[in-house]
Amino acid sequence: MEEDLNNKSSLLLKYNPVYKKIPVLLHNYKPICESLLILEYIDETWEGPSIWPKDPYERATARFWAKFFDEKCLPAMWKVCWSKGEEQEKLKEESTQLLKILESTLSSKKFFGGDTIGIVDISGNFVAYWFGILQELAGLQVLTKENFPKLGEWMDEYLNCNIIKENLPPKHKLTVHF
Ligand SMILES: N[C@@H](CCC(=O)N[C@@H](CS)C(=O)NCC(=O)O)C(=O)O
Repeated sequence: MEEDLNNKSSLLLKYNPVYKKIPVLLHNYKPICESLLILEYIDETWEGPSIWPKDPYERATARFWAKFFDEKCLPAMWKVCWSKGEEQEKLKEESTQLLKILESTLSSKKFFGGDTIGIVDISGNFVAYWFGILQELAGLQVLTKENFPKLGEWMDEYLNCNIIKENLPPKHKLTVHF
């Protein structure tokens, strides 16, 4: 269900009274909040290829980078598109430093976890898709293929994956919304 964040539904307030944020997954009328926890729950509840590594060390590493996307990249890269002047310059620098870390972590791998899409790539969905649309609207060039060639290839691979492509909101819809 789509949610109007300027006029939150009673359903959202009922099922996520602590943060009052989307997304919320309702399964058998029980709520699961926080996107990373939702991904973990889906992975553990339904059978199929796992998006999480099996090895405990690799799993912990994947959690680390998923959190990095969620808690470091997303806030800075969201704010840089909505700020102005000096604040925007500072956020541009911060976002660039974060992207440099991602670029070197990705190294020569196709996806963050290796050859197939996993939890870290999905956590980077904002960077791979939404940010490009937002930075264009804001007239920014923070994440470009010239500056971040490996991230550029990763974005292409990720966005070309059928299951991802079919489930992303279309660009024109996001453009109108923002
Ligand atoms: N850490 C949360 C962040 C969720 C989040 O920030 N959701 C935004 C929309 S993308 C929201 O609901 N904003 C409404 C608000 O902050 O009041 C998660 O990953 O689920």
